[in-house]
Order: sequence, then structure tokens, then C-alpha cells
Amino acid sequence: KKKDTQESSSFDKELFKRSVLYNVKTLYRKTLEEATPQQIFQAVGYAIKDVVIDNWLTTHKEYDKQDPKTVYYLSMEFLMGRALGNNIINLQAYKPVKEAMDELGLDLNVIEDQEPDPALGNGGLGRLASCFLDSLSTLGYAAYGCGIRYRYGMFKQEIRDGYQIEVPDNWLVDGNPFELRRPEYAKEVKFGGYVNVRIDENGRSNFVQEGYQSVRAIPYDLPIVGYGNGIVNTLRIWDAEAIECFHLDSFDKGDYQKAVEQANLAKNIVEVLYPNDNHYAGKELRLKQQYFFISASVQEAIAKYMRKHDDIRKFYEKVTFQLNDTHPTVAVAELMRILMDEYYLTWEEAWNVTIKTCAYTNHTIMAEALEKWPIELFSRLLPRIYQIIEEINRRFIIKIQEMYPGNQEKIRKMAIIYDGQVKMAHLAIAAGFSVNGVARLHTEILKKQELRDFYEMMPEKFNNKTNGITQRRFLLHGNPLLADWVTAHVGSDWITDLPKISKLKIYADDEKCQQEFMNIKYQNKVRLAQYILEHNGIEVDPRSIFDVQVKRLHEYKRQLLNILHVMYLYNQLKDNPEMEFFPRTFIFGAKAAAGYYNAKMTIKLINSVADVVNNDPVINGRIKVVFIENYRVSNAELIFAAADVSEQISTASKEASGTGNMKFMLNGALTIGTMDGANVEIVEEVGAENAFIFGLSSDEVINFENNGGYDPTEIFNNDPDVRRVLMQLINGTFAPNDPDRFRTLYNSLLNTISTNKADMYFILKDFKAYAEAQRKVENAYRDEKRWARSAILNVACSGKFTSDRTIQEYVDELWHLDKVVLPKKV
Ligand code: 26W
Repeated sequence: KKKDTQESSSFDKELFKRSVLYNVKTLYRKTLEEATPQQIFQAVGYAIKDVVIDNWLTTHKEYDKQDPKTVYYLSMEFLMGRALGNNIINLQAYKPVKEAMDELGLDLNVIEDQEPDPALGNGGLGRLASCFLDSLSTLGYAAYGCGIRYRYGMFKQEIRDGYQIEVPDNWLVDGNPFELRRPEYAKEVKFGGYVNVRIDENGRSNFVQEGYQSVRAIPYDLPIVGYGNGIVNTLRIWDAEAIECFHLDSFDKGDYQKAVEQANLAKNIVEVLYPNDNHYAGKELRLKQQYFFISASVQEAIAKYMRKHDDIRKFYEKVTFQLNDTHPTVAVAELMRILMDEYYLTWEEAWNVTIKTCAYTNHTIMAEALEKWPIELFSRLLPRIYQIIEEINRRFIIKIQEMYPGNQEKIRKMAIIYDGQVKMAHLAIAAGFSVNGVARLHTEILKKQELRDFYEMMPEKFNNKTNGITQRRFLLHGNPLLADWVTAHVGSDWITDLPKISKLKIYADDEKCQQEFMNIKYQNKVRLAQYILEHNGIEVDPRSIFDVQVKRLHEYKRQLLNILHVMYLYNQLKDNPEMEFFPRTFIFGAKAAAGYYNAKMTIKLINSVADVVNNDPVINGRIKVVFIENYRVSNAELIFAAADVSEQISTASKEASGTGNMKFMLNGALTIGTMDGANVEIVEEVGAENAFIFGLSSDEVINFENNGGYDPTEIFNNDPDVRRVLMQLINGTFAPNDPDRFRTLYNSLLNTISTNKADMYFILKDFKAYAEAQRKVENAYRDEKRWARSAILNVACSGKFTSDRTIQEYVDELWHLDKVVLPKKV
């Protein structure tokens, strides 16, 4: 009955083995026995790349022939995670490769573990971009991801004495076997100087930038392998190099100075990813990064188009630029610039192309994430781009006035340039054909609240695209036991057609299936327990409930609510050691932005609670708290597979979508969460009886925010359980040597000096409802059959949340790409 998850393929195992041995020899002058694990990884990586390269060539030959419309997914972040395992999976070659490794006496898991995680992103937005690329290739659409080849990605997190320490992530030290340097496509990107009008040889007056500094952008291409279809798209990330302008004869002081400055500019630009998630810092270097990769990407997209077409006015028929949040929004002005200054289109012609080419995705409503650049900085760094944005703004304001004559308020709220600032979201909305949110609730909030004025003026632009995730990485690769089990029951169609997984529903009540499912979950918990023992030195019981919250650390995500609840449980058990209590392991994983004090103190609090609770003989192991160091894509795969409970407890209205919630669901964890982001749609699919929903609704939150009426001190005064937990933040229970350590967290909840800022995220307001939902979790888990049934139903109902569905919606409604099919190999 059992059918294998991985279909057999034409993969030549013997050739592959020889290729690995050959690579070890030619790269390192070593035999397999002498090579280090890292060297073996490199050799295997190059051998896989050899296979991928052929498909990559074929794909692009076919693109050349068929000339399909192409999407450029423009993003400051791509959180790709390791490539080796994923490429092998998508080549449908996992089995033969594993056999080949076995025959060479190598362990594929160990080899995969040698690869550093390419962590060129912060969290949700960057990982979404990577899932989208996987789906685009798998569905057979022509696409480029365009981004930055940061020398240092997301910092490596070390926990010392319970505190987060940021360590540089030098991910390229050993080289990246999958990347291809493409100097032949280098582009020049100009900064600073001033704009001049020049009459050219044809008598045309022309805007030119003079007195600028420039850098050379060099693309590195990474293959994006489609699942089982031979399609390979490209993630193109740009490196910066100095443009040498040393002329020995004109070696005067000015030139020397300029040369050194240009060299520094190049070195700095791609040095490091800004580790801020949902927080705008307004750093000049960040704007340089944005224009750098956008200018290079737009130049190349146009050059590529012009190699095959002659009318630039029809650019939009073959190209879409999807802007991943506002970070790449200078693309609209850069496109206008090239069309007008280099192709001599009129403003109207250029605008017609731009507005049909660009589309914007909004990923957050957090006010502090909005990008607003000071005019002074913007115009100094990008003088010509600023001029163009001024003109876009001037014309946009005329439009506003036409629609709302005499209404100054509208202009104040909607102008692109106002109050000395360039507002990137307003530019993106005005200059594109689409504005989309990333979950149904989020899009509704955009339309009714955050972007209401824009929605009223241009309702046709607004649409929703609920996020998704790739099941290839987060089930097939991350959870092979469950993947095989699913395939054994419903066949392997789910790998490229996730809704087919709903066929599992008929097994939800089958006791044998329930047992098999729980057994697989148990084995995955053993695997994670092993990881935790190795990395944290903490022993956890795989029979306990694995209750997991992994995501960026942010106040709105409310890790603080979670740990306060752990403290509350601890108090209960201390008071009443004999009470019924099902053992629970609370697992956290999160990076905090380096300058985010409350977030960092929350990490310290979690670790401090862990120290006390894990070692209290009265608790006797019934509660364990684990903070997993350096949460990232590679250990995420282990964590999702092992989770029983998925914590999705953001303040309603704040989490645009969430995508971790979907990864947990796919792996059969039950959600405890608020009606926020995509949780709403998850519950809609699986049924409220198979999740634990609690807390304020987004309407209630927004109502409190707009009209006041919430006072956390009231709860503090009237609820002894809450009061006790809060007092423990300032009485040294978890910081005996420094009782004031968590005072700031305490103040964030109660500070009465500025009442409207006290407990902004409604932690106390939701506390009791959360505790109640957690009691329901415990009771539900005691009934193993009922739990297994719910867990299987979560897997079975996860079909909607594949990024394949999301991408198909983008294609059908916004991008209108042509499907590419490769000719059959003979
Ligand atoms: C300018 C600083 C900055 C940096 C990153 C502002 C905003 C961001 C991102 C847009 C934040 C982000 O990652 N948002 C997340 O996007 C995911 C994918 O759509 C959603 O699932 C998350 O809910 C949302 O927080």
C-alpha cells in the first residue's frame, strides 16, 4: 500500500558519486577520507549544482523562445534557508542522493548541516519572498527575485547569561557552491551630485546627473529549482564594487579623495542587513541600499526587454515589478527616470508604462514601520529621483483636488511629499496598479482604517492575497516522517497540489491512524528534544505538551503574555503542588532587533523564568521553559515538526498575516490564538472546535485605540493572580540580585504617567482569556484521541495555505504571466 513520497527520477546516482569524488579532488586535492565535513558539503553542493545548471540553461533557452511575461519580485530580503536539501528535494532526487551518500559512507543529514543558513532577511516578509520563488518555479512561471547580496546576513544570536548577544553572520566565509557571479551584467549606480540640463548631439535637452559618486553593481545568480518540472528561475542578488577612477596622470587631490570615497561607498552599501523588523530607523545607508539594488535591477530588466523588443512603451506587456513592501518603492521613480532620460519618452508615456508595471504589497500596519524619508536626505542622495517624485506628487495632488475640491485635509493626509518628508507608501499607492494586503482581515483593515482615504479615491487598486507557505520545505523536507505518512494515505499529489491533502479527513476518526500520527509526532519531539539537549543542555520530556512560540520578538506578538502565563502556572503549582497538571514544555525562539530594549529584556525574562522553574524541585519537571538560541529557517523545520501547540497570540489587528501559523498547522499543531491575521482564515478552514481562540477582536482593539476606555491598573487592582505575576517582575523573584531588572517591562504594562501608552498591546486585558484557553488546551490534550483527531484535521485542512495558491492568485489577478512548459526530454 505504501507509496513513496519521492517519485523516482532520471537521476544518475553513479555519475553523481563520481562527481562528488572528483570535486573533492579538484577543489581540495583530497580524498573523501581526508576531506573535512565542510569540504564534503562543498563537493556535494557543486555536484548538485552541475545537475541544476543543465535545467537552468534549458529553462532560459525556452524563455528566450517563448518570451513569457516575467515578474520581478523586488525585495530587500530573501530568507532562503539552506539550499542543498531543498534543491535535492525539488530535483526529486532525495532518495538516490541519500543512497549515494550511504554508499560513500556519508550521512546526508550531517552534510546538510554544514551549510550556513543564508539569512538575508529578518522574518515573515523575507521568508514569504522565498516561498514565493519556490512556488513560481514549481508552477512554471518566469520570475526573478531581485535583492542584495549582504556580506553579513541576519546576526547570529548567542545567549549569554540569559541575554541576547549579536554575533556577525559571515555566511560566505567558506564560499557558496550554488552562486554564479555574472560580471557581464554589471550596472553602474549613481548617488549624489546635482541635476543639470544638457543639450545633446541631437539638439534634445536632457536631464543629467553630474558630480555624483557611483558604484558598480555585480549580480550573483542563485538557482530556484521548481519541484519535478525542470524549471529553474533565478534569484539575482547584487554585490557592490568600487569603480576605479585613478588616472595616474590626473592624480590630484580631488580625484584621490573621490576615489577613496567611492571605494568606501561600495564597501559599505552591501555590508549588512538591517536587523529591524517592523521598525523604521531612517538611516541614510538604508536608502542607499534601496536605490542600489533597485537601480541595478530596473536597468537590467529594461536592458533584457530591449534585447528582444523594440517598443519600450509596451514594457508592461512583458514585465511586472512586484514591490515587497515600500522598501523597493524607488523603483517607480527609477523606471520613470530611465524611460524619460534614456529612452526619451514623454512624462505621459513614461507614466503609462510605470503605472501598468508596478504593484505594491503592504505587510504591516504598525505605524513605526512606515518609511518616511526627510526631503533633505532624499534629495541630496538621489537628486534626479527626487525631482521626479516631486512631479509625481504635484500631479497626484491635482488629482486629489479634482476629486475633493477645496479639501486641504485630504492633501495633508495623502500627499507623497508633506511636512518635509517623502512618504514611500503614498508613492507606491499612487504609482502602481495594485495595492494588496496579505490576509483577508489585514486587507479589510487597510481599506477601512490605515489606507482609507486612498481606498476611497482608488478602490479598484485594492485587493487581498492571503499569504501561503511552501509545503516542499515545511513538510516534505522538514518532516519526512509525516510527509511519508500523508503520501501513504492520500498519494503524493499534495506536494504540488496541497488541497489534495484534504483526503486525509476520512482518517481523522480512524484510531489506527490517530496512533500512527501521534507516534510520528512523538518521534519528531524526540528529535527536537535531542537538539535541545545538545544546544541548551536542558532535558525535556517528549511526552509533555510541546507548546511553541517561534517568531521575531516584538511587543505586539506578545511573547510577554506567554511568559507571564508561565509564571502564573508556576505560582499555581507552587501553591498547590498536588494539583492535576499535564506536563508542558514551553518553547520559545526569537531574535530581537539589536536596539529594541523591551524585546531584549523579554528574552532575559524568559531565560530567567526558565532558570527558576526548570530547577525547582516542587515543579519536578512538570513545567519546562526552553529558549532556543539562534532561531532560523534550518532549526525552524525541526521545531514545526515537533509542535503540539502553536502560539499565535498577537494583539488582534497587529499581525498582518503571520506565516508561522500556517507552518504549524501543516505539521499538525493546534493553534492557540487571537482572531488576527491569517488565524481568522485558519480557523475558518479547520473549524473553531479544532483551535483555541481567545481575546479581544480587532474591532475591539481598534475601538479602544481610537476612543480610549481601557485602564490596565483596574485589572491590576482587581485581579490578585495578575497582580502577583506583575509584582514578581519587580520583587526579585526572577532576578534576586537585581530586583529592578524587569521594571521597564512592568512599566510598559502599567505606567500611569502616560495612560494611553500603558499596556498598548492589551496583555492584561487578554490575560484571563488566554489562561482559560490554555486550560482548554490542557484538557483537550488529556484526551489523546480527540487531540489526534484535531491534529490530523489541521493537516487535512491546510490546503488553502500553500504559497502555490497565493502565487496563482497573483498570476491570475495581477501579473497575468504565461505558463511555461519545457519540451519533454528525449
Ligand atoms: C523599515 C523597517 C521595516 C522592516 C521590515 C518595516 C517593515 C518590515 C516588514 C514589512 C515587516 C514584516 O516582515 N511583516 C510581516 O510580513 C509577513 C509576510 O507578509 C506577515 O506574515 C507578517 O504578519 C508581517 O508582520
